[in-house]
Amino acid sequence: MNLPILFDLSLKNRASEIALEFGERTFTFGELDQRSNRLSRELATRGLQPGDRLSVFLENRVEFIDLFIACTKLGVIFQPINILYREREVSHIVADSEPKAIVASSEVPGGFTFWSIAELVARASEQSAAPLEIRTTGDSPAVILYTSGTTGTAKGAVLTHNNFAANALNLITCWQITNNDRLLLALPLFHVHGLANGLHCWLISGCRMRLLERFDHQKTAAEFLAFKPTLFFGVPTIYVRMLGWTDDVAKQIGAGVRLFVSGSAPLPAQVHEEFRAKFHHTILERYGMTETLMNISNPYTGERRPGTVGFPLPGISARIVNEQGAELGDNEVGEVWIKGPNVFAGYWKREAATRDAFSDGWFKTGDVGVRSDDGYITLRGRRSDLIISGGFNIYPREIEELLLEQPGVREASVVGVADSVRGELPVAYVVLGTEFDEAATLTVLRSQLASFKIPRGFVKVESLPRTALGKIQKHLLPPWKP
Ligand code: MLC
Ligand code: AMP
Repeated sequence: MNLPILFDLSLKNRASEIALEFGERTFTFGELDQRSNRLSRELATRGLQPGDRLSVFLENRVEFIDLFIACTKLGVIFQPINILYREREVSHIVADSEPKAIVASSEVPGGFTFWSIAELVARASEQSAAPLEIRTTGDSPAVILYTSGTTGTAKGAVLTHNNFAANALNLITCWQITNNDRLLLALPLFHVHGLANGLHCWLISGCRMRLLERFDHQKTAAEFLAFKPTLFFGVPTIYVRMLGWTDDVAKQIGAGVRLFVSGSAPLPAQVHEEFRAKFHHTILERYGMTETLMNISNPYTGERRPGTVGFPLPGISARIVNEQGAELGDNEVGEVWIKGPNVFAGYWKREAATRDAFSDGWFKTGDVGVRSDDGYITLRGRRSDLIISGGFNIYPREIEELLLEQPGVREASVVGVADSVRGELPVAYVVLGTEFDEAATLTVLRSQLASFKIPRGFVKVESLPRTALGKIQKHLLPPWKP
């Protein structure tokens, strides 16, 4: 079954109900159905056909949702780009995914020509609202999302209609989401946390969603108080920020919410405890990835154990394996492998990388974990040197490569240092020549990379610790002192 058939459960059956609030505006499911039909016709008029890619460089807004639904109806592969990305990142994604067009609101880093969302929507309003007859199946690709997996170059993870359906149906069932829920969504729609969990659970369950442009710790408390959500999805940094709200506000928010879910990065057990004391809620932590959507979740009913991610979701198998790929027993630490209808179709145009990512049909997550006697899985870290800051991924190699192109940088190694709010922050260890100019280097980095990837400090060292084979031993770098 394709996604439009599932979306129709709300778009058609709940056509007159309020579906979405954004700013001062509200939209019924029926209006969203018509808007996306018109937009799919406008995209078809502009030559987009099933299987074509449409890159989308947009902040959270209603038109993002319209475009997503329109693409699924048209069989066009939706390709969202993180709006914090700059020239280097965007250029790579566009060159690799070869979209028919890019949709954006003002400009696209790298100076790419784009279709203005305002103009696209204006033209779409002149189109008929009758649906197009396009046949896609559950195996049709719905989205290509760029992620670096365990290596440095960003690769397009191809996610099918079935992947999103399996994910949303699991979460709706396991987290008991119904059309009586009210979801406050402050996560960006260009990553799977906002897109696969937020947007899909909302649209398939038929609940009401209030979409925010972003989470802003100064303003979002007021949104909670005004909208009174029953459901909230956040990354750990968001929960840390919420601990800064007053006890009174926390009490009011806690009284209305049914479920807080955390994921995308580890939720420190201490934050879990402090949140429980302040909001009177036990956060439900779950684990996912771009390539697999959600894998493992704490139970809704039963113990939500701090520091763990819980049990594999229905239909999903998880294995902990050793370096040779042999399955390990309880309490033995190894890599987490995943199998199930949630697992992506492969990396776009990268057969070798796709082959390397699997073993006997199991997807190798690169995350290290351990299962307790009673089945709870705890993540212990990652096999790669991936840094996660505020829930956004940072691949050190990408920054190291750009640093090495700068005058005076002889060697560079980027590592994540612990941060109480963002989880981790990137810091660069560098071997420098006299031509190095820190301010000029930072200017180049800022123009080329997303802000969360910019090193928060440079540590000048005489040499980088290396193995006999020349591999940098990041764990032997001197500690960072801010
Ligand atoms: C952060 N910034 C944003 C932004 N989020 N800018 C625009 N839109 C957003 N959505 C920028 C800010 O401009 C600022 O840049 C810096 O990031 C920090 O902002 P802040 O105001 O200090 O925010 P903070 O309180 O730290 O909170 C940041 C955050 C954000 C938690 C709201 O990091 C965020 O939305 N994270 C969610 C990421 C996410 O969805 N990940 C899911 C990946 S999927 P500057 O220049 O001032 O530094 C995945 C799989 C899974 O991992 O399991 O889910
Ligand atoms: P991404 O590539 O953006 O999809 O990020 C996926 C990665 O986020 C996973 O491989 C994990 O390392 C990490 N992650 C997601 N959820 C959790 C969690 N609950 N605890 C720890 N790490 C997590």
